[in-house]
Amino acid sequence: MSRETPHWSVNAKGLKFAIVVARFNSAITEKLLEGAREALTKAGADGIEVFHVPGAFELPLAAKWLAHGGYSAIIALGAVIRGETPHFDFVAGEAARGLQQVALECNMPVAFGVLTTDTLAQAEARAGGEHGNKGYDAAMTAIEMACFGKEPGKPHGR
Ligand code: INI
Repeated sequence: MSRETPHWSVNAKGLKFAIVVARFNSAITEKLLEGAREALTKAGADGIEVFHVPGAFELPLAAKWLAHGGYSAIIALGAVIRGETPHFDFVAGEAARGLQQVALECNMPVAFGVLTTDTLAQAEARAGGEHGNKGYDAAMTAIEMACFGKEPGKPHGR
């Protein structure tokens, strides 16, 4: 299902983005990063800064620190692939919960570009494969939310 509408033209001029990327499963996350950069560059973003952290579990704290850096939005990228232990559920769950908490507490768009898949093949399919690139999609979401927050009457003036 597509979220595209004919009413929204993508324009990131004057906007600055921080991308925070987990190194865990880096073969996947670096492809998500490529996709995110492509979307931001095509949309004419004025600033793109990239930061790396060890794993998806570390994304929320890094996003919280970056939330005070004057960015228009933050894009969090990671890949949590289910193994044979419950570790997956903790890492994926805390990454999602923590990133949403940062968005709400810091009044900052934080796009959730964290893949949570059962297999490596499913992750590959969503990192530039047959199901697109979720890093690209997350960057598009970040642009849309940054623009939304700048509309009159919204509190997000960056
Ligand atoms: N981190 C990931 O980003 N993806 C994973 O699939 C993953 N698994 O499966 O363990 C993972 N673990 C590391 C975690 O994010 C933390 O870096 C680690 O627990 C230290 O806090």
